[in-house]
Amino acid sequence: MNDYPMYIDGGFCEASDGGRFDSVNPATGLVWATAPAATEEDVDRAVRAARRALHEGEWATMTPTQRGKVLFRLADLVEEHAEILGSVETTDSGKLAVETRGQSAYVAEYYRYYAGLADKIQGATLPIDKPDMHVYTLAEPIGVVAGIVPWNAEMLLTATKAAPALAAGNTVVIKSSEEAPAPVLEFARLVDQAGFPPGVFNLITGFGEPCGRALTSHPLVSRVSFTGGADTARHVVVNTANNFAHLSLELGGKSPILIFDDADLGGAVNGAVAGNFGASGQSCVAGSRVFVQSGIYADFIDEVVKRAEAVRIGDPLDADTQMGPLATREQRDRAEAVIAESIAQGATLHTGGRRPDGFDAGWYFEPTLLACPDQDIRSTRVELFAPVMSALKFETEEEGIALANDTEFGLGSGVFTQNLARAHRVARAIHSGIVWINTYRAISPVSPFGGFGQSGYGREAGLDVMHEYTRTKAVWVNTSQEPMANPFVMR
Ligand code: TXE
Repeated sequence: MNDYPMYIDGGFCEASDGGRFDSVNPATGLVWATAPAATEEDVDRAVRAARRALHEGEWATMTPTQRGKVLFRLADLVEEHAEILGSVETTDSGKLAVETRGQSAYVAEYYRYYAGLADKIQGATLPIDKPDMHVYTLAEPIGVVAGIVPWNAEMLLTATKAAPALAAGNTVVIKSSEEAPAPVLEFARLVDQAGFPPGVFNLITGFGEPCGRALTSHPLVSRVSFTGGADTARHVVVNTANNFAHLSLELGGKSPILIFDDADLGGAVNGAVAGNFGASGQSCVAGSRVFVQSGIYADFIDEVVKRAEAVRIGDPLDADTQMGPLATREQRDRAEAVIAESIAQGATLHTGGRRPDGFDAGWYFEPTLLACPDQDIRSTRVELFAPVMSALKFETEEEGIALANDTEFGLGSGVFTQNLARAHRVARAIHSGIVWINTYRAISPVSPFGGFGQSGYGREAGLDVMHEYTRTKAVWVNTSQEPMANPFVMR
């Protein structure tokens, strides 16, 4: 049993009332770790520590270059410990170790990308339209940043929030998910070694109520970056009415993949498999509505069935496993219910839709393919966070685009075609924050990530996100020899 502490104000600690909660290994259904259940008092302590570190002490007086160096050190530590970070994430969330270990190593690149940006955040000198005035802007840290992280990619999502925030000179309080608290607490050991002054980088664990609510509504928090479900996001929007914190929301979706007759079938099937069965479908960018042009529809269905039935389901720590369990029992039960409802509405189940034989423990589920006559079928509308692909047939490019855009979400999308002009035409026409052409589920610190509509707003990663972690101050300097003139007339 691993009894992890939290990390507040540069020290490892318990919850103020000593409360703890269990974390279950989804591969076994058994408790394998415990974490502190942060109270409102703990949240307040963490936020006040972050606020102190922002204005007093070493972090406030460090040069941006020095701050960057601390982030570079953290990146090296993450890379060195990628194996253990990945293993902990796998044991806690059920995600494949081959993915979590590789992703942990890649997370180092997020810290490096933003470490390098720390001393490249600039204000401007303005060509002001008034004589004898020198006006410039400062890009200042925005304040204490709260990051709310879900269970499906904890190390990565902690980095996409904390790395730009810290590079801009802010201080951070990250709350990990109650479903998989361990990765962030394992990571706390590295944060402690990296050399951040106390209070700069706090890592807490707890439930939405009271911990998430107290953090996102805290009067000293200036920026909230939230990743999670839309229902929780609505609470967070209300919470930030208290502190007027700037907010970004990354809420997942029901992303379309459009496969045209002229696509390379093998590549397109790989894209659809990656988008639906990768990470057991528990990805915010899951491409769970797959639109296939009629000429290759039958071949596509046959190919996906073959691929789905060959998927090696098993222990996510095993290097040969291709699909592990779902993270929670609720996720699995929900998938089963929606599949049953969809079949009753007229969808055809081509494969999967059940728990695999021989997996009595853990929350395993077979890769599933549903052919859907239209988008009145429930599986085409709700985000399932399970390995469930809904396939639909279309005839023309216009029809495919219209079907893809018939959604309240807008996070990711995929286009598979050999026709270059069509690829770019469709990319422009699709309403989503990310479009992948002849590929799927690729990410980078260099490329902005985020959605439209019910998928949320604001961006993570990329250069532009630095604007979301700084505030602009305009400084006016009177350079004339004369004292200030008539005080009753605006200059
Ligand atoms: O997420 P929640 P859940 C989707 C997916 C999934 C559904 C629910 O469809 O089935 O959301 O997942 C914290 N104030 N995504 O229940 O509840 C909570 O403690 C502040 C998409 O796991 O949204 C956790 O740390 N915070 C998604 C975080 O919010 C609160 C990834 C996310 O939990 C809070 C995960 C409150 N009042 C799920 N209540 C994606 N975009 O990738 C809870 N939290």
